[in-house]
Amino acid sequence: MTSPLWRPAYIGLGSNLDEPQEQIRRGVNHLEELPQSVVVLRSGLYRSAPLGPHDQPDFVNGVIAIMTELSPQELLSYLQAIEMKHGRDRREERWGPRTIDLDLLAYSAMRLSSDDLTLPHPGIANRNFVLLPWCEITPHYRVPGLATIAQLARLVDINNPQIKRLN
Ligand code: A4P
Ligand code: MG
Repeated sequence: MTSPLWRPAYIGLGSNLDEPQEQIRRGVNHLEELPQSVVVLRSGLYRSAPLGPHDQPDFVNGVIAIMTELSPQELLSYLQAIEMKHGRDRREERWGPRTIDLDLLAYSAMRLSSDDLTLPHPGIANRNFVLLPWCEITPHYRVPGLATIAQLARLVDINNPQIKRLN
């Protein structure tokens, strides 16, 4: 029998509709039920002003780390299935309000660019609402092609968008 190959993957959660903190809590519960995967670390939550269209509520964001045997494509399909369970309408405006957004931020040391999946996620370096929570859990993880999370977090603008740690 071949031994299983477990790889780390990092998932960004974001919500700005229908009680965002509750949406994130439910989202994490769903991630804990992913097959062939274990949630190993979870960040605190941050509230931030919307990046992109401003006429929408503030977001709540967090990041979790999993170990998984799923391929990145399989993982993306599961993430999209969870978004649908949260009543997310995929015809929504790009960057518009959403009950939950699950982004596959990075997967091990992989770099990939296909029609439906880009790894690492292209928005990482200029998003304080991704880097601040991520830095709480794996500051030494090196984002393929970029730098460590701690280095990126030191460079990001921590006031744009406005952001505040919750609880
Ligand atoms: N896709 C490609 N690569 C990936 C990846 N690594 N992870 C494709 C997830 N999806 C990936 O995503 C559009 C398509 O991206 C998918 O079909 C998938 O095949 P989507 O979730 O349907 O659309 P979206 O989220 O509206 O667009 P996008 O470009 O993913 O936006 P982002 O980057 O998710 O940004 N402001 C604050 N403060 N906090 C936020 O969380 N989020 C957004 C959305 C805007 N402003 C925000 C926040
Ligand atoms: Mg998205």
